[in-house]
Amino acid sequence: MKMMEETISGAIVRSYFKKLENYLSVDVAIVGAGPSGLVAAHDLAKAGYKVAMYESKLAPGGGTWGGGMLMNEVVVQNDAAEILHEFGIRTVPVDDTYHTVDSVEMASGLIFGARKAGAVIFNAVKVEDIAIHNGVVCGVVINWNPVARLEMHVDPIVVTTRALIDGTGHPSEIINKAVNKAGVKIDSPTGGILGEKPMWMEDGERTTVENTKRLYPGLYASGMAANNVQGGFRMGPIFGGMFKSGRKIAQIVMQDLAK
Ligand code: 48F
Repeated sequence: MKMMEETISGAIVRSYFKKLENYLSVDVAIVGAGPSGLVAAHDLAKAGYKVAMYESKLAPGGGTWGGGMLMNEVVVQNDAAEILHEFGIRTVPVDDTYHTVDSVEMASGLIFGARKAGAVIFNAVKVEDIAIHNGVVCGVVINWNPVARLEMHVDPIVVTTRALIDGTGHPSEIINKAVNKAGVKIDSPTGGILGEKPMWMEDGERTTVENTKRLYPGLYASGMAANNVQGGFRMGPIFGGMFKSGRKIAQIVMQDLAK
């Protein structure tokens, strides 16, 4: 007779590897499950695209959990509040323009929303490199994050993708690989990464959305990664620009994939 332990372990192993195998080739790979990536994942999956998200940490959500200085409330503008309401996340008006949001409700609501829309999230998985064939970005190179953190000499595996979104936040890790490792020129004033400027909330919120675009064939950036690439200002615990950036990059990717 099968022991219960065997049944439980078998269910986990079969179920996980089925998921991994099904997602070895995707329409869109999103690196980083922060707010911009989660909104993009939600919109793309809802539109019927096969979306895989890779998050190096155990908990997806990126910079959403901690509010401002660990006070777990964030602020969003009216149009961003509407996006949160689509996810069932509640907001509390501050005045005619701004709302506060419980950052734990926001983080968990965005994650659940992306997942329910059909995006698959691989957590504790780090994207350590990209694949570029004949001038088109076409894959993510993945490994367990604990392997990377322990600096174990273990080769990764590759997932092929039609579009790759860098949602890694401030360091724009994936665009860094494209520019500094692959040596490609991206769509920025210098062809490279300008680097984030200091705090200016109003300008940073606006430019995060403006800076959200396709940077190279098959390669896109959202959120702070997009802003870092184009030299935008940082904005702190206000999140409207992140959601609108995620929504904008999803639209751009959909237009490109439909071509
Ligand atoms: O930084 P992050 O939250 O991304 P975002 O969507 O949002 C920025 C805001 O949170 C905040 C802000 C708003 O005012 O300025 O900072 O731009 O989330 C990025 C996620 O990417 C993961 C990282 O752990 C984080 O959860 N990440 C970074 N590099 C990798 C990665 C990698 N190589 N592979 C997988 N995940």
